Amino acid sequence: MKTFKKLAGVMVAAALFAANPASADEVVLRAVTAFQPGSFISKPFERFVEKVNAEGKGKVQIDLIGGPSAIPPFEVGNSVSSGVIDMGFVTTAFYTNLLPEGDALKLTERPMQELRKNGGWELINKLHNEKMNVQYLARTGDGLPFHLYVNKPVTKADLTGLTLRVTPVYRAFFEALHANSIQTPPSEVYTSLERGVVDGYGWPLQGIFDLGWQEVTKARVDPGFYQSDVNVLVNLDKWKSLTDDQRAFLNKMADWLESTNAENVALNEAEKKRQADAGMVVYELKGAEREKWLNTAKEAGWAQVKKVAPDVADELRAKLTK
Ligand code: 173
Repeated sequence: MKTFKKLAGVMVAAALFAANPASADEVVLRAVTAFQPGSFISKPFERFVEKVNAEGKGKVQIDLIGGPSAIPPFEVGNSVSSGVIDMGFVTTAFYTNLLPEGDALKLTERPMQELRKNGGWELINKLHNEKMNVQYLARTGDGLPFHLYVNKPVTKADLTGLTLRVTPVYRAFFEALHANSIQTPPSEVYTSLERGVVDGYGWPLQGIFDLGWQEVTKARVDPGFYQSDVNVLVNLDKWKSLTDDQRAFLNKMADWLESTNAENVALNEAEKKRQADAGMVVYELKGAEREKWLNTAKEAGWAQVKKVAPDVADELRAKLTK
């Protein structure tokens, strides 16, 4: 039986080889993730890479070169754009230098499955194609809100007197509520908190344990706001050089990746419990303060998009929101 299996295996392999003399056509895409490998934010992409490599033999393989130590997070967009790497997993907040309009992605109110039907994805992809020479393959982070984490009490929708670590995701919002802001990559959050350089920071609901931030974080402010966007980008010249079959395969894998966004509902709940178990406090804004918090987030966000991209801001808002 064992021998038979082995033999059958060899025959199948031979048949595959014969049927697919084009295995020389297998393309290997060199990829980098802008987030710590193994971390909550990076994990969906790592699962995607595994699945592509398992199902794409002879067609498409992804060589995940590394994370922030391979390429600084704010350089990943540039690197895909110029073709230094073929694929990047990165949030729009890290490439606003190339695509200021990307600021709109965190403001989506419809899931990607819907944006792929209503022209939203097409518009996003067109902007990525034209302005940064990349194909917008897929988005993770849908259903994962951002939060403010603080070491001082926040009881109102007012951040006067607080200095907060930001990226372009949070800056307009926190500043509209009178905070001071300092931009840093994720790698500098821990020491900024430890040294008291900042009183808090913005980050999604998931992932603060990955870099040990619970050790230097007292509280989370609720409610969360926006939707995370962490995107799979492919250099456009590389994308165009693929065969129809390879592109169709990657698009199918992209649909699968976006279907995993549904897992965020359960992951969010688990993360809240984990934070509570670690002794973190929740400052929950209610009633009018809650309304002001959410409304300021939304309007400051769209005002920023309008400022940097006056020509497409309205079209983006119409397609991406309800
Ligand atoms: O670094 C950040 O806080 C940030 O902008 C971000 C965006 C998406 C997911 C995780 C972090």
